[in-house]
Amino acid sequence: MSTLPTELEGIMTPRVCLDWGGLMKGPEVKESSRSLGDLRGIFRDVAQASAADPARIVYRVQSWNPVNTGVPGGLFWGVTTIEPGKVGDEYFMTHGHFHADRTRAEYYGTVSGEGMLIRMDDERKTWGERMSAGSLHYIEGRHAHRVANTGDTPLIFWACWPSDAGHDYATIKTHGFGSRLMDKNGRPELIPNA
Ligand code: PAN
Ligand code: ZN
Repeated sequence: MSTLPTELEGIMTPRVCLDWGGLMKGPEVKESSRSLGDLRGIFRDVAQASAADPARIVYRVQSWNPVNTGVPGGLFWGVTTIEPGKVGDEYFMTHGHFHADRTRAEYYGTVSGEGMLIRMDDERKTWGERMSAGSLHYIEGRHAHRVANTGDTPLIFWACWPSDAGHDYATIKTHGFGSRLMDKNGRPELIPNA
């Protein structure tokens, strides 16, 4: 993990660059992906999820962590690309999480594509915010967040969150969100999660 170059003086070239297509470039950029196999448990239609190709990529994440995870006061930058697709009538989506520290907020900003930011409070009240190029979303620290791609093209969004936020995936894995975003006659609708 690199630290900030405090002993340098003068003019430096950027360490990481964003291209306006959305993605990041630079040796410090980390990449990860989630396939249908990784995400099988989160979709409602278990039979369809099991029948699908487990290697099919649902989303990719690039991240730049200029400080170590857990350091107070730092910020991370992420770029998520969700492929278009569905499992049954449910749109491809991110796993979703609470921040381990429920006081740590986050920004999401949409670069391209169409989607829905699904948010849930601590009483399981769940709602959606439409995402399209330029939409900016402030996610309060106590809200779980997940994104679904409701369009026919990849959905790309930027995220910025505190380096000491941490991620609580277990609560979502066990209890899910209060509602699911389903395709109902070609339109996205939030359906209460049984
Ligand atoms: C984002 C997410 C990213 C992938 O950077 O981590 O979109 O979603 P999951 O983490 O739920 O798999 C973010 O919210 N960071 O805090
Ligand atoms: Zn987050």
